[in-house]
Amino acid sequence: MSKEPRRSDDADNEIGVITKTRPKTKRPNLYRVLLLNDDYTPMEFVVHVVERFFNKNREEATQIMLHVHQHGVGECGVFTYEVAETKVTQVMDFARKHQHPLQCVMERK
Ligand code: TYC
Repeated sequence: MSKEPRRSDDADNEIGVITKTRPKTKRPNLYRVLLLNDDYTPMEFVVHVVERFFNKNREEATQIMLHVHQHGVGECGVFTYEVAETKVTQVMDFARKHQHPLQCVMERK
């Protein structure tokens, strides 16, 4: 019998499995929330909606409203699916409550 100490396969500790992992942080899909132009909703109401639901100041909200008025559609913000859905519902409910035909939609970015 050998008197040598038994050498394991890893006597010099050279076997190692790289265990450092990269956490899978999948980015969520993002959605634009858009306002659509119409001929009846008052400009001031649209500005109020943009301030109230999209946290814009009066100047930013006015720019967005004018963009929608001139181009037919405009972006109020970009959100994850559930937040975008909530914004759309809040705006549509608020517009309906005030009997304005304002339309708000979301689209995948
Ligand atoms: N076009 C409307 C008007 O002239 C104003 C308006 C702007 C309506 C934006 C909707 O999303 C809208 N009173």
